[in-house]
Amino acid sequence: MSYETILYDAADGIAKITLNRPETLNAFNNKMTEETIDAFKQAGRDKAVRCIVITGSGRAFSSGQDLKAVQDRGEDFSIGDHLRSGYNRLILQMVQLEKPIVGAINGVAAGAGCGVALACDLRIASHKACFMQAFSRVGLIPDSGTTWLLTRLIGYSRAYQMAVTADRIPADKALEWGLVNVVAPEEQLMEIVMAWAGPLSTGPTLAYGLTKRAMIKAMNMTLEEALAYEAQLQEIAGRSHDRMEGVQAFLEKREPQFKGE
Ligand code: LHQ
Repeated sequence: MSYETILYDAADGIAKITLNRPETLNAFNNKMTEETIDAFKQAGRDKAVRCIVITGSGRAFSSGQDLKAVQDRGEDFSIGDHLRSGYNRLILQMVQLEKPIVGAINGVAAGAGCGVALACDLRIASHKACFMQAFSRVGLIPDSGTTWLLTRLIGYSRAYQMAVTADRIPADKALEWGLVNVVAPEEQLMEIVMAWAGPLSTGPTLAYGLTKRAMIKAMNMTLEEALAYEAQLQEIAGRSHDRMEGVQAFLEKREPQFKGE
């Protein structure tokens, strides 16, 4: 699959999406938003893909909205429509995709770029990475799902602090705050990301996907509702090939051969 603003590569069960506008620190123009949505769709549909990695080329993950492209749109430009037709679809696409998404956060993740990083299921950050809710610097409120994702990840007080100060939160503090899972030396980032993605791509993909669905839904449920939903989804997982294989492998004292089904 060939794109103009991103790179897409799928091999050995892992699809890798690289945001590829390094001259703008991988800022999102409309083309890049559309292509990224398309790449996630493609990875979702491809049965051979069981884990997705997203990263940025050059020294940044993404600087968020391409501010030059916005400026060029003139005064009648509706930001609400721009969000509805672009970032909102991208963030939902990622959160609803029932395969694990690993963010290889190689540098700054700002504004909507921070939103895309937060919509990953796991984040592995280079020690040079940082997270920045840049929106207030251009007189905006946090968007791209960050009011929802960031408050749930690190709590209201720190999320509000990030929004109003627009400070860069460096990787070590991001780890302490629970914004990232691991911090890696810059030169080992992709090696460490692949060491995570490899086992995820041979794991019980159906169960991983249902886990994502259950946990995200549970964020807005009572305990009673979450218990009922767990039972409903466990019924599906319980009838899967990988559940039978997992139990069989345990009894036979061997490694399971999961198919993702
Ligand atoms: C850029 C950008 C950029 C274009 C760096 N665009 N070129 C939604 C709907 C509609 C409207 C608005 O927004 C949104 C959502 C959002 O995402 S709002 C937030 C938008 N993003 C920002 O406000 C971040 C802007 N960028 C920065 O503050 C800095 O560039 C950061 C802190 C990311 C990195 O700083 P430095 O490492 O010092 O790099 P730099 O500023 O020198 O940038 C390098 C180049 O990248 C430079 O171009 P040049 O030709 O001078 O080398 C920048 O103009 C370009 N660039 N961000 N978002």
